[in-house]
Formats: sequence, structure tokens, C-alpha cells
Amino acid sequence: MLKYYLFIGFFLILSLTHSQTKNSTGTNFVEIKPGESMDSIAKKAAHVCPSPRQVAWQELEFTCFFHFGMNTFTNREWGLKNTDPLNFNPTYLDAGQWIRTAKIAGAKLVVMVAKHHDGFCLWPTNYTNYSVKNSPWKNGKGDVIAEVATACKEYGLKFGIYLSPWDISSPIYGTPEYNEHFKNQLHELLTNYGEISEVWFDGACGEGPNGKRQVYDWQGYYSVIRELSPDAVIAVMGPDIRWVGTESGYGRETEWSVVPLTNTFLDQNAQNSQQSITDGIFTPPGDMMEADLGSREKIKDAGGLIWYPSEVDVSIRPGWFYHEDQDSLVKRPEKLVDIYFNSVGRNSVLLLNLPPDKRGQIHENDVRSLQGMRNILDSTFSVNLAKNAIIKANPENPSSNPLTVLDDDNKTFWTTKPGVTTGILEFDFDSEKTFDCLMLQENFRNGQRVEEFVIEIWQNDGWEEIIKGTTIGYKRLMKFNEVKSDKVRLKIFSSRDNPEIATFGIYKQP
Ligand code: FUL
Repeated sequence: MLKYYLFIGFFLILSLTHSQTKNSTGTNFVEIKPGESMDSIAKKAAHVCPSPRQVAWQELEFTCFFHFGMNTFTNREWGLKNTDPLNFNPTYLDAGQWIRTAKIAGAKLVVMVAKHHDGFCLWPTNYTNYSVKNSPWKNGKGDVIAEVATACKEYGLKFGIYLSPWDISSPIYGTPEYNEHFKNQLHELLTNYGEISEVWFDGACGEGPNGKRQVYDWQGYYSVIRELSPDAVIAVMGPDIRWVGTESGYGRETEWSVVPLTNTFLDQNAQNSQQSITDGIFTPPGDMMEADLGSREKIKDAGGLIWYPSEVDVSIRPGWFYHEDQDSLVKRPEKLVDIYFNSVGRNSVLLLNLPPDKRGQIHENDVRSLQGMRNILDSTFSVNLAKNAIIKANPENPSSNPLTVLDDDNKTFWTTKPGVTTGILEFDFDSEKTFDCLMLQENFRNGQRVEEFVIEIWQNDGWEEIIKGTTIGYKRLMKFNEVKSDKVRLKIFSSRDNPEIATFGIYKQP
């Protein structure tokens, strides 16, 4: 019974926090009635759609995190309580350099850590003295959040904040007053720094200075955000965006944005986020969730289904914060490209952490790696080798133009007739093409549908399979051994309703 009330309660929270966007076909979540057939559930799942704020966020594809604060200066990953603010003293903080670096790398939004678990605030908040205003940096007149927000505006990037609910220095942590304090701080951050597009709540919930733990008023926090920044997505310990479940940078092979409501229970995150820590080295958590969250097997007994897409957070270095002894451990461009393929290319948004150093700048080694990554990605995706192909669609659907999959517009798509859940798109080239990677996109605004597909090439008078996959979603990228052919085809074996294919691309990596 308790479970039932919890379920209904969570459903109510979702109805308050999810905008009930009706677009052409569906809403943000659906209820499943006891005894519904698998076909009916699959069809309902196919019509659960992202809210407008989730659409805008997903299309960012690549975003950056900045972990900077007291830990940068004390060489820690998780700080100690009430470390002297005198430690915080960047010698030449240049937020413009952070944002230029993120922009060159291709990021469209940055999430700035405003306060980590140690409680030290990077803006001159009115609600505690434990902040930059008591540090020697700019004689206590500095405001890191303002500098980053201003740089974002200057370079045209969106801005988000991370505010750690866990606070080991706040004397009121573990009491109801702390929830008010936290909401006041949210209020400051959401009103003084221009538009905020993402609010990132961490799963960690440890003890405060008095050994007490906080009972977080999540619903109260969400209300403040919805009121002050209605377009902002609330990530991880929030209703809009799900943590992928690992900090490796690699998303799931099968990644459904539509998942059963139970998978969104927030306390799972709290239990599974980063648990153990040794100074300067962090131990990534195990995969907190299963390899598959949304297949038919997973949704068949669900009470409801929700659009809850995945975000992949990973650091360019072993630690989230800067440590000099990790200067040689910055991920290489090839590794970052692989992460991109396995995050953005697995129906997720990538949130890549770039930790500024003690000067207050992104280290040269990190900048070099990011430029290398960008060069590889730009040269890979500069030419879609399928561009001028003649396309044959099977089954034919006179009301849907298959050429739309080549038009670089993911709002236009090819589809079969309603209820037809398989299909083939064949691309015939005027000459042989050499390629080794693939891009597919579904028209995710109308839901996620494809469950199984293969790519085949024409070889020795027959079709030969080169790669197969399960989900596509917003974007699917796949690499394979180089092949040569003058014909390629996408075969969709299974889909939850008529598949809507927005993009087909084949490319040659440099
Ligand atoms: C974790 C935190 O404990 C880490 O320090 C870091 O902020 C990461 C993004 O989330 O849960």
C-alpha cells in the first residue's frame, strides 16, 4: 500500500514538475493501466515526447562542466569543513578563456559549480560568510559566477549552475532552516546572473558539520526553479534529465529516453553517486542502473512511462577538480572523440568537465586535447557521403519524402504509413564510396521508436550486413571497419510505431 501511495505521490510531483507538453502526437508521460497488452504499451511508449525544455537541452548535444573552488587550492576532490577562505586565491582568473575553450571545443552550454560539497560559495552570497567575499581574490570583491555568466553572454553560450545540496560547512545543515537557506541561494543565483538554462543537483548526501544529514525539500527547490527559470532543465536529482549511471563517459548501447517511472526515483541516485574518495583520486561509481532501462521487458510492468533522457558527465582528467599531478593524464583527443561517439552518439548529452587550474585558467594540455578532438570531429562530419544519393524507400509512402533524411534538418523526416513498423531506406551512389561511420537520427520530438536496425552494403551482387543496432533516439553514431560500396541501406526490423527517420549520414574518419 505504502508503495502505491509513493507511486501516486511521485506521479503527482511529476505532473507538477513536468510540463504537459502536447505536440502532434503525445505528452511527456503516460499512465499504463493494469493488464494492458504489450502492443498497447509499446505504442504508448512511442508517443511519449520530450517537453520543450528537454528538446532544447537535447539539441545542445555537447556541454561543459567547470569544477573550480576551494578544492582547486587545497588539492582535494571533496573538501573539509570550513577550510580557511584565505586559501582561495586564483592568480589570474580568466573566465573568457574558459568559455572560449568550451566554444572552440563545440560546447553550447556550460554548467558552473557555484558551491561544491565543502560549502564554499563562488559568488558573494548574502546567506553565508563562507564565500569569495572573505577570500583575498580581488580583495573580496570578486564574483566567479558573474564572470562566467558574462563570458557566456559575450560568446553566445548558455549558462547553467551546479549547487551542491550537501554542505559540510553550513551550521544549519541537517535542519529545516537549511532548506530555506538553500532556496534563498537558488533565488540569488537564478535572479542575478541572467538566463539560467540548467540546474544540476548532485546525488551525494553526506553528513554536515554536526554529523546530521539533511532531508532535502526537492519539491520546494524545483518550485523555485520553475518559477524563476521556467525554461531551465533540472538535472540528475531532478525531473528533467537522468544521470546515465556512470562517470566513464560511455553511455548505454541501448538507450531509451522513455523509461518506467520507478527508474526516476531520486534516492537511487543518492545511494549510487560517488561514494568513496581518496585525496586527489576518485573512484567512479559502479553502473548504478542496468544496461537496459526501457526495453519492452522493462516497460511491460510499468505503472507509467516518462520522457527522462540521459546525460553523460565525465571529466577530461581523472579528478573533477584540478590537480597539478594530473597534467599528464589529460584525456587524448582520440579518447575524447570516442567518448563523443559513445555519449552524443548514444542518445545522450555529453557534459565534459574542464577543471580550471590555480591560476584560474583551463590548462594548456586540456586546451590542446580539446582542439585535437574538435579537428577530428569536424573533419569526420564535414561531408555526408550519402548526400547526392538516389533514395528508394520500402514500403513506399507517397505522403513522406525520403530525401528529408539528407537535408540537415532534424525536424523533417521520412516515415512509413501509420502502424507500419518496419522499413528500408536504400541509398544508391553514382560511384563507389569509402566510409567507416554512420549517423542516424529519429524525429525525437514525436518520441523514440526504433528498436532494431541493421546497415547493409551491396557487395559481390548481394547485401552484406556491416553493423546492427537497437535504439537510435536523438542521435546514433557508430564506427566500423572501412568499407567500399556504391549502395548502402538502412533496414528497420522493429519499431514501436511507424519509425520517423530524420537523418541518415555516412562518413569517413580522418
Ligand atoms: C559527484 C560529486 O561528488 C563529485 O565531486 C562531482 O561534483 C560529480 C559531478 O558529482 O556526485
